[in-house]
Amino acid sequence: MISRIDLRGDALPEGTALRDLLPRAEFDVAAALEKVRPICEDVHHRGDAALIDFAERFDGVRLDRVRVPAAALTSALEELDPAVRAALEESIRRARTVHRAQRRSTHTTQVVPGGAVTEKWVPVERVGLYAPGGRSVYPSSVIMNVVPAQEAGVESIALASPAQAEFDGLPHPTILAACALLGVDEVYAAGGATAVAMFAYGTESCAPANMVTGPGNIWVAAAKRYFTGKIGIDAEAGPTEIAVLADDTADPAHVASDLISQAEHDPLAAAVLVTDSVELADAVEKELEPQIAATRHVDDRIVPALSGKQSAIVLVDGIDEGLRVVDAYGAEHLEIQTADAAAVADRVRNAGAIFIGPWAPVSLGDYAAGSNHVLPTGGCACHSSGLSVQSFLRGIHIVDYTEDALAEVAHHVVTLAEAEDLPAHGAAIKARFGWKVPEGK
Ligand code: HSO
Ligand code: ZN
Repeated sequence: MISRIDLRGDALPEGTALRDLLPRAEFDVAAALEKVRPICEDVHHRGDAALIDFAERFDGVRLDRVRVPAAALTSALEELDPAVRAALEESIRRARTVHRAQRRSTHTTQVVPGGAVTEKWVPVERVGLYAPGGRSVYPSSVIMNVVPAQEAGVESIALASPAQAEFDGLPHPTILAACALLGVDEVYAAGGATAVAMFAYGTESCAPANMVTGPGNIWVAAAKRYFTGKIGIDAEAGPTEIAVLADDTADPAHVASDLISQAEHDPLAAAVLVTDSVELADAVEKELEPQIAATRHVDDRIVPALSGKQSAIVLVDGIDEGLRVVDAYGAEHLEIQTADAAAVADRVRNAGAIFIGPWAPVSLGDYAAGSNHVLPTGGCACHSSGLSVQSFLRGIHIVDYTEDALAEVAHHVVTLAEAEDLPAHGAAIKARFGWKVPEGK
């Protein structure tokens, strides 16, 4: 079912050569970009009418408007299963606690007497959030996008999710209920690239946003790429990934269940076990079969995900080598199931989120740890972080100098301006001091 990559014996290669030995799904955003371009431009030119036509074509339902009426949000919440409501509320509570505590505060540095630079954190004004429909109706992802934006202080938050034919063209009711719980009342029935284009360009019913975040399929990723530079994005999310670094102290049943848990998302999802224990590898493989037999989404997602080239059991000589492998891989989610897991986790450089020991499975982080589950995929964990309050803030430097403080450094500014052949820069200083350069201290 799952292939093996044996990296024992020889020294591991360095850098990208090691990465090239590791499994990864193909996710060709560039190819998809060509297809989404005309769709985005149609939304640009025809606005709501294009959104309505695309909903008919892609979602099989003719809408009379794209904005979801407030009453639909209220009734979705009223009809929500009380147990689901309680779970969502707890998830919101924990996410809020964590994200609120992580907001950076304004900081002023007194560079010299009379000369200060302040970094002020200012929220993005308007954000469009995307929540997928179809196979991935995840109210938890609504929470993971909305909570950091709210905690950052974003004033205007709108959400889009595909129209569902079975719900009269409204987005899925649990998505609407999650919005109602979070106090998001501006919701649109728009899907995939069309939703991103709606937020990027604006339409008659939806004002343009400064930033679009949220998970989605390859079309959403391609649309985000199309608009990069025009609007801010979180990341081009690819299929989900779990890597588990484990030794012979790990429980094979837990490891197997965690690998399956993320394989359940998508036939392209990646599950990678990195271990120095052949016994553990064998035991995990043995566990997979009965556990898969006992769950759903087997043939359409789990089996193709685990047997695909993006998943593997990677055998290494020891935990040091295992750490090199997981760093080269840069997993979206990384579990450490080894002896002294916290110390091993502390040595990891690249991962979207790290889950320590036997009691912190990825599923906990997906729903209710308080951490964010919108995380970098496809190796982007090597340079990017997951969604956080910080994603929605800009740090603006505010420069405040007195005359004396400017005079003190003026000669250096003029010298550098001359050195760069930009005399007008220097003149902007001299103009303030009777066209002379004040002498520095
Ligand atoms: N594991 C997914 C998020 C998710 N899981 C939503 C369950 N629902 C990507 O981090
Ligand atoms: Zn998940």
